[in-house]
Amino acid sequence: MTAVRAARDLRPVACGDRRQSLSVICHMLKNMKKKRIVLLIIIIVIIAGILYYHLPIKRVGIKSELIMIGDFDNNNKWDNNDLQLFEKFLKNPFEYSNIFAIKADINKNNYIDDEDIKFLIHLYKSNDPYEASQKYYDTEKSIFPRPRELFRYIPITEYIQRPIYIIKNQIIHNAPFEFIKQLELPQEILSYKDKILYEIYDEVIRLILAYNKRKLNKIEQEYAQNKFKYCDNLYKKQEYYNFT
Ligand SMILES: [Ca+2]
Ligand SMILES: [Ca+2]
Repeated sequence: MTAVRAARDLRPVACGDRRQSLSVICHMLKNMKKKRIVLLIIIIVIIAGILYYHLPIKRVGIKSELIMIGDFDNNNKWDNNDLQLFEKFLKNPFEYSNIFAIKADINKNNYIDDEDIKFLIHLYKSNDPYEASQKYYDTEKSIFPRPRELFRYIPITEYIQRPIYIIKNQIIHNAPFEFIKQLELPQEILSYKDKILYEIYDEVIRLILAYNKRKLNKIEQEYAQNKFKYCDNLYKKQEYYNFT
């Protein structure tokens, strides 16, 4: 009984101490001057800034650009002007930028191919992706890219692979070397070798267009002829890697 009574006697004393401590802290806080608080905040901000910018962390800014497939004149519409630009692009694709070529790859297979031509011409007839999709299904009994697929985010801080041009071009008949006339391209790109052959084709079309554009002098002609013979030999030996 004596112990219980003693505990009862002590309880108010402990509460009293706690209340006293709190009042002391409150008193101290009240006494802090505004200038000191502001100074403390400034110091914290400076330390945080130093830590943020000097810690060994690699920060990469990811930036991308939204592009509208098939909208070559960037007026946010699909119209006849886009069709005219696309036709010019098909005649000499290498005079146009990588972004332009990506906008032409509507089926997103990383090639400029016959299906891109078919889809884009169909799109320009409707100028409306919903209508184009429905009409394509009605007439072709096949699927057309969905409207949301006609918009793509392209990273602007890194290199983007240009789609490979694989459309049959009659210009190869006037090529200054022989192997391209014998180059047998597969119907579909299924294997790694198929892809390499089409990459060679793309490069050869680029070379012929550039070659026809420029008149070479005698020394340049001789040099070019030697290179063309070298290419013919590479093709005969099937050393496709050495073309690239
Ligand atoms: Ca347009
Ligand atoms: Ca394509």
